[in-house]
Amino acid sequence: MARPKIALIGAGQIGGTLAHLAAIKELGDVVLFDIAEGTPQGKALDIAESGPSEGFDATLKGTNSYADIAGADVCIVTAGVPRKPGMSRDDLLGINLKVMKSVGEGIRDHAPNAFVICITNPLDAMVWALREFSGLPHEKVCGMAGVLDSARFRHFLAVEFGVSMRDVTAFVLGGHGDTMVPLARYSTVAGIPLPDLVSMGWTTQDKLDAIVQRTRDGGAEIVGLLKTGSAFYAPATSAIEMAEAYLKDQKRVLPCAAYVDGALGLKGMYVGVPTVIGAGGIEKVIDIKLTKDEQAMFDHSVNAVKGLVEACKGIDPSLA
Ligand code: A3D
Repeated sequence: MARPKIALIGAGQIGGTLAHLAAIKELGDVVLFDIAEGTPQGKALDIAESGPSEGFDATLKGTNSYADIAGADVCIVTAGVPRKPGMSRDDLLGINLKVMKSVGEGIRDHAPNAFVICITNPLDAMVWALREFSGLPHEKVCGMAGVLDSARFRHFLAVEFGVSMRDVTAFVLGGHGDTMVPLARYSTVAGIPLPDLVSMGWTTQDKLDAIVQRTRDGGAEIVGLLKTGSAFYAPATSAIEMAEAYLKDQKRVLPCAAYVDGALGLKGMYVGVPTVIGAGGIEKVIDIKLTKDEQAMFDHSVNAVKGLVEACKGIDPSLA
């Protein structure tokens, strides 16, 4: 059987890391697309030349033509601009919306059967716009944010508790922004919920609150350190986890920006929710019950996402 085809739209920091990871994990043959001439070609050749040492046979091709993504099984979209220090994700809206239009049309025309994972910020609004421009089925278009946000939460918790990151699970809901909702009640160490760990004296409520806030600010912390762009290693790893769940029909339970119509009291919008990802794409949105306080935080986050979607409609009347 032919190897799956993975198209990476955007060959910048995340795109290049995605290509490297996809090749090392032998998820499929990789096509790197970018509007910058030479960048996707150079990165593809550089990574291909690591094949003999790494021991992979996947092929890599760099291109500036959408025709080369034809028939892709998975498209991961990072095209656009990242944040600089002092910018919020929402400041990227106008410029990245235009990028989503050309990318959505490119996917519509050349890879309409792909499972599409958007990473471009502001994430929840951009994945909505990308779906609108591409016209693909809602279950085949999603956004990567929850896997990254919960990985950051898990990392900070594992360090705080001095336990393996593998044994820490975390639950993050809502939009990918300052309003994201890390849920302590559903986050555990080997099944023991965080509030119980506070009672057991493993940590204090104050320390836990600080970790939740650090998780919310996780992207900005890295932007502040790098100064020239935003995080790319962990974002790429997170999207690869989602692509692998689709390609291998793993039925992984992963948080991502999915189209929610009915669950959690929402009507037809993209926002971060727990999902099941398998060969059907987003096969299920898990309809969890929230406490009053959690619901209030989630509603606040949902309203922030709705505001960004309305702003998109104001910028591009074809979306209204
Ligand atoms: P960067 O290294 O600048 O790469 C973006 C690439 O997109 C560049 O190579 C551009 O040439 C290319 N590009 C621009 N316009 C187009 C176009 N119309 N068609 C095709 N390619 C184009 O950025 P990055 O890789 O660091 O980040 C990419 C995006 O991911 C940004 O919007 C970030 O804000 C976002 N991001 C999201 C997360 C999430 O968790 C959701 C995390 C980190 C970064």
